[in-house]
Amino acid sequence: MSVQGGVVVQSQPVEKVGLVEIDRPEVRNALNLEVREKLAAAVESFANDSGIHVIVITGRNGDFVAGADIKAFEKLGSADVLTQRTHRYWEAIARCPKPVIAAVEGYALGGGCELAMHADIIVAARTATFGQPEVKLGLMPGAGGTQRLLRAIGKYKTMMLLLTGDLLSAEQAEQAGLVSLLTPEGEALQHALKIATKIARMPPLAVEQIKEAVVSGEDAPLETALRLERKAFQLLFDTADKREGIAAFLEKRKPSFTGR
Ligand code: CO8
Repeated sequence: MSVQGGVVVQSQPVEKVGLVEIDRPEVRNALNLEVREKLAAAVESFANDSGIHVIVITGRNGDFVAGADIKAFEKLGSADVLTQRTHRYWEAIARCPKPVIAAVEGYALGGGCELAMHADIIVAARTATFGQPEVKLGLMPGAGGTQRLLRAIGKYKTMMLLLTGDLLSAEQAEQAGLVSLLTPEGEALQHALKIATKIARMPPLAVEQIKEAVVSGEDAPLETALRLERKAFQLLFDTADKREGIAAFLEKRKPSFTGR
């Protein structure tokens, strides 16, 4: 399967894993409106596909995404940006109930770094580069950069990066807590697919509940977040996959999960 051709390519390279690739080599995969629209549509279609358990997002041709398309910004005024309502495209990714993994090679800058931070796991080649250099354009992050980076790496590193526009090597990003796994150059996607395959074999209801508890709990008061976790934990006790998981452990065999 491969749909949405052109700037966004959607495929299923491994069982239960949906892959979304951004392909605009002439601008290092910069995000114009068309890419954002197609990216959101691709993620949404995988989110609604019961045969897909995990989604991987990557860029083709050696880069993740070098940011919003700066050329497309040239003639835009405030009212144009407002009426584009592009946050709906980002929300489609942010609200995806299935795990999303970003596989990053090359540049993940501005909207590209923000796109990576919409994922639940970030796998990056050692040669990748992250950053939010919008300040150098007289702008600022507009797709979650000020908030997601803050939550990922804390106030003081975030402030330094956002205010100077300086970039982070993948190793610095990993040390700061922005990267889940470092890989050799050219291997981010293969490692991301390996992780995706592993997660795709897990019972999907447990996986979705874990994601929801972590994502929703992050911004809730601790007491509320712990209650949320407890409710999700209790909910799982009535699933067929919980019965199968426990039975398989006790019978010393491999479990066979059905997603029910
Ligand atoms: N937009 C448009 N074109 C781009 C972009 C971009 N973000 N990045 C690179 N390109 C183009 C270059 O203009 C160049 O085109 P051409 O060959 O026609 O001159 C081509 O890609 C190759 O790039 P370079 O020659 O510059 O390659 P280098 O290896 O010298 O440098 C860099 C690579 C470091 C990535 C450099 O191109 C760069 O700094 N790019 C801009 C990075 C940036 O500022 N990103 C932030 C953009 S603003 C933003 O993302 C706001 C987000 C708001 C959220 C909502 C929107 C998504």
